[in-house]
Amino acid sequence: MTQTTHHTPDTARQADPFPVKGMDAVVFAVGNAKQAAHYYSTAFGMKLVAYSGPENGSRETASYVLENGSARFVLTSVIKPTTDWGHFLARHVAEHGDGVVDLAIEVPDARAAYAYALEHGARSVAEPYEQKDENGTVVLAAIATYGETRHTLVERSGYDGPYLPGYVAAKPIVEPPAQRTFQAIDHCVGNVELGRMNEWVGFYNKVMGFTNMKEFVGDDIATEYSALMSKVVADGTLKVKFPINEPAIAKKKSQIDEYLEFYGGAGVQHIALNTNDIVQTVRTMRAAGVEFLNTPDSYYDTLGEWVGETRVPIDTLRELKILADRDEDGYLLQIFTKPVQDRPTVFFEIIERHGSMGFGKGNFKALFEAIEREQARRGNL
Ligand code: TYF
Ligand code: FE
Repeated sequence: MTQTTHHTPDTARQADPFPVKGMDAVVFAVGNAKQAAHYYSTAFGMKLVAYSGPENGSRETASYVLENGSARFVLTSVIKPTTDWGHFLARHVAEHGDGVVDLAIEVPDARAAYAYALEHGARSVAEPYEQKDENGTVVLAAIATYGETRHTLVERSGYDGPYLPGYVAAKPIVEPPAQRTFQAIDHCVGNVELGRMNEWVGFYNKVMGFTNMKEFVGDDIATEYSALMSKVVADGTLKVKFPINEPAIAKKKSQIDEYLEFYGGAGVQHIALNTNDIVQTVRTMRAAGVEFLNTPDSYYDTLGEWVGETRVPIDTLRELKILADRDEDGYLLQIFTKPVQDRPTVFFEIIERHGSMGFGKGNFKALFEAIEREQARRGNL
């Protein structure tokens, strides 16, 4: 294992071989982007800000850009039988169902980032290219990661349009909730095949200079109850955090195996979203019909004893089925949606951090049992 990062000193940041500004967007390939845009507007409280489609010159695809604070989702559908990029997207949806094709990362210099990545073993998906319109110029490049997922490297250098060249500003589908539901992407998790977690952790270590965070799920916990192993890589500033899961051989079929079977290979498992008020967010999203995993009452009977004081009373956590965890740096509150499409694949996490930079290790048992109850209901356990 490489160096463990928690809080990186400024000197290390200056020497960062692969500087990043943060997540630029999570790009989903979906069967019906028009309806998906409606769901993320009405159920997740996001705001449509930009559009690209046949009305403004995109002949093969329609794309909807939704934002909530700095969190940006792009929903793309193919709109006619086609070739090349459209063909790739159409095949992606046919094989994987609705899913994430691109975890786009904003970088200060896309050409430099791409060159560094390729020198360190990345496979190219798109060589650096410029796109420009009246709002300015962007530089884009893309490299492959696990499964058919890619990382587009986005250099915005002052670009002033609603998203990228080729997109026009769009009006919200509905007015977003009075109080913002979330404001940033906290982390993006990948599921990879059995035995390949360390390979992909090594990929991020080498290709992006990301270091391993101290939180991981090893063999010990895996065989006891979790049926998965997990490690987290992050950039030096912790703005981009990528946990990587692989299935573990356990008594039951791993939740990761279920994902790999239904997704048709490795891919993005969940996107975690930061909120400052998880109680309001969960109330708003539940009222809009978003389904969250259930947590048994017994979890809350003992929670206070080990998690201590939190901003939210235990009774409210119990009412809304929010989980809590504490480590030496502070605590966090989190909750997980059920999968958001018919396939048991992609889901979301809502997280409110108070000092803790962990991922809810103390909740893994309760969480994985909740996931397994859902797996059993689907007949996949
Ligand atoms: O991102 C994480 O590590 C936590 C925990 O299948 C987690 O959200 C890990 C694996 C998983 C679901 C949640
Ligand atoms: Fe997570």
